[in-house]
Amino acid sequence: MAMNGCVDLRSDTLTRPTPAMRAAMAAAEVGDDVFGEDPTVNRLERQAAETMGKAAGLFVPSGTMGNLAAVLAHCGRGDEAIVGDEAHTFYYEAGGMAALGGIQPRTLPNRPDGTLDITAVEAAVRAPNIHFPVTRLICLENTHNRCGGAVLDAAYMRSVRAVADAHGLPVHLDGARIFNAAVALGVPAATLAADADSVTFCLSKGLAAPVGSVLCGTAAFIDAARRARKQLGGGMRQAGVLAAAGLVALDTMVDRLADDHENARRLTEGLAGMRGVTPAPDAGRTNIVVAALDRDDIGVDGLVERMAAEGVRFFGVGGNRFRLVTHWEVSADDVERALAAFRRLLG
Ligand code: TLP
Repeated sequence: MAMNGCVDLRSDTLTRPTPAMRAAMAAAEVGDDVFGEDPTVNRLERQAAETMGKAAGLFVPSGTMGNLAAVLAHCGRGDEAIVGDEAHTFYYEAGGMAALGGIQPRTLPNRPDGTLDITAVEAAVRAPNIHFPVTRLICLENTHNRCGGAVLDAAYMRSVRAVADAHGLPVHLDGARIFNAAVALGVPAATLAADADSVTFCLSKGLAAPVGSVLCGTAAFIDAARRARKQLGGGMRQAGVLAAAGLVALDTMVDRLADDHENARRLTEGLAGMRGVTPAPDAGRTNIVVAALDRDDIGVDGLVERMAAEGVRFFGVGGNRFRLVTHWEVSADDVERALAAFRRLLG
């Protein structure tokens, strides 16, 4: 199902609400959510928390706000949060934790599989010293966007938990695409969130809801995050019209993510056979393909432009790398069409 005649691989955020979502939105029972009186929001928050194995949930307008509200609830001004140098929270959230929270990100290199080296995490935790910021949080991301949709498994999460426990630190998981990770590994999302104190997941990416993410954690943490959301201007009123689509997303759009992964795998395999194209190690494991382009005759900008003229859209993600994202509005035929266009240009 090409979007506007294009095969649009720019992002899974482009997915439009399904007819079932539109119907649920029209029929949603609503109230003022700042007063806690929107029954549909309350239902979504309960169901999301249950799905993540947490006590409470908070509906937020975006993944960015979910992560920021989490960081604000965990940390104070002058504190430090350990975060990957390729993490969305560090790379793509407009410096929110520093700008709005006075929180200093302490970056560690993300390995190609999306993980942080455990020894490096341990070494980055500050000793008590009047000169130092106080280490207050460890942030992880699953799946890892800039690492080509790489998946963090439960064993890795446990190893981070052990370091966190040794230093009394909470762990926040940016699980914008945690359901992609869960489907790829064949485990419940709650298993991947079990060793995180808080988790944000997005309804508006592969799950195709129009708007929204949910932040989950303990009841006390969610109380603090709810206050942070209000400070950030994210207290919404009759948000049940949005939450209704989110409930349909959770109920109907998770299992089919396997189709997106299969399409991404086929894109990766096809690209791997083209001269000068090297997919990232975990490309196509879920719904994201990141690949490097090394040729004299064409660079990433030229490729993006010429592919757009062929009706296939995607983005460069810095240097010689580009990204393709599959989603429910990209069919197996669209993947063939995209590969045929890549072959015409790259041979
Ligand atoms: N990612 C978007 C862009 O911002 C890059 C995309 O097209 O992939 N965490 C992760 C891992 C994300 O990939 C994103 C969005 C977010 C958080 C933020 O979600 P939103 O866009 O709802 O603020």
